[in-house]
This record gives sequence, C-alpha cells and structure tokens, in this order.
Amino acid sequence: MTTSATLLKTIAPPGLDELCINTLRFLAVDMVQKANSGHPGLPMGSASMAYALWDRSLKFNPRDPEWPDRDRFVLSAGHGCALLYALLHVTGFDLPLEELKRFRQWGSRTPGHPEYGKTPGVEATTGPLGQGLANGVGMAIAEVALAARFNRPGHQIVDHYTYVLVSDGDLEEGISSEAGSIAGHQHLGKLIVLYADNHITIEGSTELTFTEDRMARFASFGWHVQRVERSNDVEAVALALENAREERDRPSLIAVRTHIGFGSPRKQDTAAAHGEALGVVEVRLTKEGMGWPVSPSFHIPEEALEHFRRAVARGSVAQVEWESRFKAYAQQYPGLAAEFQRVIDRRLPKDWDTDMPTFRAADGPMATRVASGKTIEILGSRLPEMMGGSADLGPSTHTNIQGAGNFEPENWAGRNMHFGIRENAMGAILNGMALHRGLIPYGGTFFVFTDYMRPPMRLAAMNSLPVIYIFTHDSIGMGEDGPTHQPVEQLIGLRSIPGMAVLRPADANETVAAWRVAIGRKQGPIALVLTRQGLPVLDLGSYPAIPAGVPLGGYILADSPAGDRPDIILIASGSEVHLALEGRDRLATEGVQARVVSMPSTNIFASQPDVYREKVLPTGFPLLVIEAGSSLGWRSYVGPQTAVIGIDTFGASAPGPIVMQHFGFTVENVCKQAHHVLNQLKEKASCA
Ligand SMILES: Cc1ncc(C[n+]2csc(CCOP(=O)(O)OP(=O)(O)O)c2C)c(N)n1
Repeated sequence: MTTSATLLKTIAPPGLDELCINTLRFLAVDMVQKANSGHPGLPMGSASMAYALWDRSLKFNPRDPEWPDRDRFVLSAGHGCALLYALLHVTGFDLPLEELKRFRQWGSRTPGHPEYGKTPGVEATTGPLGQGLANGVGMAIAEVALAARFNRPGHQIVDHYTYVLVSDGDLEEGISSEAGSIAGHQHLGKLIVLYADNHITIEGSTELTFTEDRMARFASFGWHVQRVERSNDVEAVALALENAREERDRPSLIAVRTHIGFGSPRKQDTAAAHGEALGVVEVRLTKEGMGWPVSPSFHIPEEALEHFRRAVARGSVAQVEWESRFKAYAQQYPGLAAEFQRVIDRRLPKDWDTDMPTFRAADGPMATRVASGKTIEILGSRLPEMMGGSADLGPSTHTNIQGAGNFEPENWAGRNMHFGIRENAMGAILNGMALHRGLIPYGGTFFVFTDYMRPPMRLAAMNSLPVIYIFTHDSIGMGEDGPTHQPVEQLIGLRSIPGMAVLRPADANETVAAWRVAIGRKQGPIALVLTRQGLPVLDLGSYPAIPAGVPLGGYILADSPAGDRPDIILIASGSEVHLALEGRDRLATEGVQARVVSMPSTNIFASQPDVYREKVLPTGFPLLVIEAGSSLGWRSYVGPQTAVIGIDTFGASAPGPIVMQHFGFTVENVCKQAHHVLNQLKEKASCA
C-alpha cells in the first residue's frame, strides 16, 4: 500500500460507519422525496459500498476537486446521483445542503443526472447507461499513458486509481463489453469497478433479461473479479477494494450484492424502489424501521458530519504530499514538469503549427483523408499529447502517427491506439481521456459508422470536451461499397448536435486549415469529415482565402468572375466545392455570374457575426446549395430563392463517379439548377 493510501485510512468506530451510511441513504431519500422525482433505490442499496470507497481509500481533496493526481470516481449509474450529491456535500465539496434540497430544480447544482462542470466533484456526465464505465476506461488509459510519459524512477507524479460504480443496466449495455474487453486487453490494473448487483432493473428482476455469468464474462476479458455477498459489510467491501488496488496487472470488478431500496419495508428488492420517490408514508416507515428521525428531513448527525469532513484534512495532506513530490520532480526534471503543467492546462506549445504542410495543385489529386494523415504526422511530432487511433480502420482513416508506437500493455508510452471494431467504446474512451486531461484524444472511423458512436459524441458536446473525430468515406462519392457504407443523413445528424463542430474540407489545403481549427479548439468536440476519393488541390496562390476562411466556417472562395455583383451564389462543402467551381466557370460562359462560397462548417459559420455572414451570403440572394448529403438542414438555412442539390434517399452501389452522376452531382445539373433558380426569380418579378 502506498504512503498516501495509509494516510487515508481512518476507520470509524463501530456504529459510526452505519450512522454515516444511513446519513447518505436518507439524504438521498429526502432529496428524491422533496423533488418528488428521481431514483432512491440505488443510493439506498449502494450507500454502504460507496462509503467504503470514499471513506477508506478514495484519494480526493474536496477543496481542490481538480487536483491532477486525485483518484477519479465515475458514477456510471447516473440515475443514482442523489448518492453522489450526498457524498459530495458531507465530505465538504462546495455543494451546500441547500443545493441538495433543490435536487432536480431549475438552476440547481444537483441536476437530475450528474453533469460535468455543473457540480464540483462530478467527474463525468452520466445517465446514458454504460457510457460512464467506458469513460472510466478512458481515464485509466490516460493515467497509464501520462505515467509512462512523465514518471521517472523514484518520481511517481502520475499515480492514481480510477473507480467506477456501475449497475445492472451499465453491464447489460453492449458498450460495457466493448470497453471491458479493451480494459482487460490493456491490463489496466488501476481501474476498479464496483458493481451494484441488486438483481433489479426497471421492468423487474434481472431474471427477465440478464442471466449470463457476469463474473465469468469479465474474467474472460482478463479482469480480476471478486464478489462481496453482504453490501453492508463495510470491511468486506474495503478488503475487496484493497485486493483490487494491489492487483496491478488486471482491472478489477467487485460485484457487491446490494439491495435496491435497502430498508424500505415495502419496496426493498423491488423495481418500485428504482425510479420514483418512496412516498411520504414509506419514507416514514423506512426511517422508523432504521431508527432514523422522521423529521426534520435532510438530517445529518453531527458525529457523521464530523467523520465525513475529515476528508478535507485527509485530502489536503494527500495533495500537499503530492505537491512536495512534484516539487522534487520539478527540480530534477524542470522541462518535464513544465511540460506536465502545460498538457494538464491544455496549453499548446509555442510554434506548434509552424511547419504545417501546404499542398499544390501540380502534385495531383489527393483525398482529404490522405491530406489529414499527412497533417497528423506533422502535428503528432509537435504535440506529444496527441493520442488516438481508429476502430480498426487505421489504414483507411489515416489516423496513425508515424513512429509514435502502439499503445499496448508492453508500451503505454505508445500513442497509436487500436480500439478494435468498437465505435461506441472508442467515443466514450476518448471522452474519458479528455475528462482526465493531459491528452488531445482523437479517433476515427468511416463517417457512416458515427451512428454507432453517437451517444458518446453527444456527451462530448454536452461536456464541451475537446475531442477530435476523423471521419472518412464521407459521401456517396466513396462508391462501390454501396448504400450501407454511404453516409447521407450523418452530416445533418452531427450538425444538429448542439456544440458539435462539423468540418468538411474541400481539399488538402482546407484540410490543413481544418486541423488548425481542431487543435486550436479548447472547448467542444469537432468532427473532420473527409473523402475517400482523390480531389483536385486548390492552390493557395489561386485561392488565397482558404487559411483565413476555413476557421470562419464559410467564406468566399471564388467571387463573380466579372468582378461585379454575382447573379447567384453557389454554396458547397467538401468534394462538391469543385463542382461549384466548375459550375461557376461554365455559367460564366452562359452569361451568369456566380460566386462560390465554400462552407466547410455550417455551425461555425452560424456563430460568426451578422456583418460577416451578410457579406458572404447577402440576404435575399439567389442560392444554389450543392452537398452530397440530406438537403433537410439546408432548406431551413437558406432563403426562398434557393435550390438544393442533395440526397434524400439512400445511395447505391457503383463506382463513386457513376453514383455521383446519377444523383445529379454534375456540372450540367449545377448549371441547370442555377438557371432554374434565376428563371423562377424572373417569373416572379414579371408577375409582380
Ligand atoms: C442507454 C440507456 N438506456 C435506458 C436508460 C433508462 N434507464 C435508467 S435506469 C435503467 C435500468 C435500471 O436498472 P439498473 O441499471 O439495474 O439500476 P437500478 O434499478 O439498480 O437502479 C434504465 C433502463 C438509460 N438511462 N440509459
């Protein structure tokens, strides 16, 4: 056991443990009852094991919830958050009792499920079951990766555990197998999962749906598994935790036989305890049955509070001890110490983007995925905190950092990750890595398979996490694999996630500019949407607006050829920008002046000041949008004098150029539609 772990151990006298546990239970019961909404059952059943962890071993400082080497605790079963809020309050985080009384109310710091950034001490937003477990795997990966990079003999400056509390629902979700398998494979020995094995889900007993041997399942993933039969046996749980901490080679699952709604005479061990307030009568009966004062509610016995609050002194001692170790480290390795601070603070090194590549038209066509790969190679050498990979599509997504090695049990310093074909877990692991801090996590797959990782992407956006996604094979233009592999609705799908930046560059140089945006973005995820097929390179000499234009989301790539006010504006993203440019040239020969607006990111463009947007797309102008994706978003985006060449069916299996042609992505159709828009306008004018 480490020195700090020894320091943390302050066993309560007999009787006090129970008092503390009941304090947690009844705070949760009263919170849910007052809100008349929430989940009392899990907190009542799991309070004892959570207490064993928080009281006996969790390394945290309530006065500094962000301290880098704290243990991480994720409540994956987010519906049980009343338990977490109770723990945060009693141990001395900045979460007053008043906030517990405002559980689930507008503007409170105790929302209906834990929200990262809203409540001090909440390490991850949880609620969608299974995600928190995979976040924990990501945090544990970040811990070993940073330890491999920064620790030196005799200087363990990165040395903490990641704990996750899961429920049946977490383990039923497929992501638990995806993430569990990765954790076992990677030998993440400092990941410890407490499982509230209460045999109950919403529809009733787990006998209805969940009869596999969970322990055998996790053992087969390479986990160390233990069972504790009596959840109220704090010593037994503490011992299991101790064993788990000592097991450094395998992640640990501790299944604790808990009882949902523990103590409730009529609801314990039933689904009725899961998702609604116990009710006034049942609260009274439960309190009476357990010797707890029926009123006042939110009662916290003084001895219990005093015991819990020792966490403040304990946390401060642990943090001071770490800080003195860090000081010694900084004396011996000043460069490394400064670098550690830099990555934890998410600061970029000076000159990180000085040698970004520039591509030339003369070099021939290049797929944007290839340009992205070349950019990653350079960025990867400049930014050692970049770490990521692909869901078994690395050779296609070009996500490898040359020479950076594979992240694997024998080499946790490796930065190229192999997630296997596990998109959902990949997304959630990236979130965990970002939540941990110290890394710039990225992950890639085919664009169409974002459908498999939407839940973690949504959470990344909700949590403003700087995660970078690299999605290739971005449209029907990818060709022969057919409609199953051709994204259509994915662009609008991702664009509709609040806070998600979606950037679909038109060529190699826009791709480089897109990467600058991605790396420079401190808050919120960004998806780079890239082609499989080669595209002409837009020379910066001919298109000088690219570097400054891409960060604005949309910009004038090529204005009216005659230099006057254009007759029509052609808006396109990605590969269709080239079609727009060809259309512009052809239309000029037909007497129509067209401006081409490249719109790699509708949502970044939407956040620009009105003046700028008006300059690029003046109100009321005739518009033609060309984008190989659902037209739905564009219809609301642009005005009445508008046509959209989009795709509102699934694609088809054939070579890419043929598919594009069949769906109307041709210069002829661009010109035809442009004339159509203009003719309609003329007709309207003559009728008026
Ligand atoms: C992905 C996802 N699907 C469904 C739900 C809705 N839901 C909340 S809790 C729960 C299951 C409850 O069972 P369990 O996980 O065992 O929790 P307990 O009953 O022990 O509180 C479900 C289906 C959810 N939160 N996340």
